[in-house]
Amino acid sequence: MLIKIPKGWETPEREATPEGVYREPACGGAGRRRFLKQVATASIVGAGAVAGLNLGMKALAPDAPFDAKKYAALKAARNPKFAAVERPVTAEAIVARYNNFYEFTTDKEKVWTLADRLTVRPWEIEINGLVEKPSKIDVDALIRQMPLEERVYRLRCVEAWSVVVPWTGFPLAKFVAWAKPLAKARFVRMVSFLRPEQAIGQATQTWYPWPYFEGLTMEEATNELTLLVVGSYGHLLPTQNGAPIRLITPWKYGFKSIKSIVRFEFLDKRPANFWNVVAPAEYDFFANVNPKVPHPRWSQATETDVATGRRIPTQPFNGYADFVAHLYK
Ligand SMILES: Nc1nc2c(c(=O)[nH]1)N[C@H]1C(S)=C(S)[C@@H](COP(=O)(O)O)O[C@H]1N2
Ligand SMILES: [Mo]
Repeated sequence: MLIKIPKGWETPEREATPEGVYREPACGGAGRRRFLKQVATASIVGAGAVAGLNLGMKALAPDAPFDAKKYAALKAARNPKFAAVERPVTAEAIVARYNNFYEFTTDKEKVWTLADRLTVRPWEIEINGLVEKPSKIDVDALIRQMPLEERVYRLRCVEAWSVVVPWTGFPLAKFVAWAKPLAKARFVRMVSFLRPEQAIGQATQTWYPWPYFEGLTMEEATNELTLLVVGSYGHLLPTQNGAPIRLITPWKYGFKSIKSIVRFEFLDKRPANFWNVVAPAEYDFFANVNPKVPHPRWSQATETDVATGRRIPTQPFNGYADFVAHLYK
């Protein structure tokens, strides 16, 4: 009864496909295979589930215990203003082993097995464009100057799956103030690393416009929700989650939350962003979570909680409308 769902790389003619194109959102690819393997024990299973209806997905179980001790502790007080109280925090064994990080692989459950090849320290960050003075700073020197806090945020991927994560970091607004952009700067562009020798997906998936890049308006960048993240679950970030420094914009689809940033550029014109360049009809610049606007190939009304496999309603702005809705009036 197993239906073979081909992975992107098994079918050469499908090579140039963007996030989720040939694999179903939420339960696609390897995740669905794991689900199918567990079919015998799952109660929700019927022909509909196998045919791909959104009947649920059995919770992912890690293959081996996740070893958080590998990462140096990074303690910061939790900010009580940011707690996703309606859902429990997702187990780190899931958040660290179900990832989108195309620089390594499109197989969400394999990213973690490849990501450690990336050297994340020392790590230099470049600041340029419309700033008083272009500069470079080591990530740890930057962290020492910034006020760290912990925030629990929902992360909602455009593929309609989500997790809840305690991130440690500092507001991007603090970084912007430190970087001193000129008054005419209206956007910030962020760029990831380019190291095909360490990131196998960059070496093999040459049709993507590496390195990964993203952008925000200055109003979005300095909104209080916008976080530069350097840790999770009380320790330094695992590489697969975007070490040593990544963005988190929790009201936007996950692809805006660029990982492993090496450069910030301040601009007066709106920059392009990776997924909009790859598939302009499917991914826009703003990418605000909106249950009413379906993706061209699937509904965005609900999402799969990766921890439980349950389908839950998607909230406008991923539940953060009070913080950001005014930006889009
Ligand atoms: N550099 C880079 N950043 C990235 C991605 C990527 O492929 N490369 N994927 C994005 C997508 S689509 C999502 S959903 C989130 C996933 O973050 P997580 O793996 O920590 O849950 O990272 C985003 N940031
Ligand atoms: Mo995503």
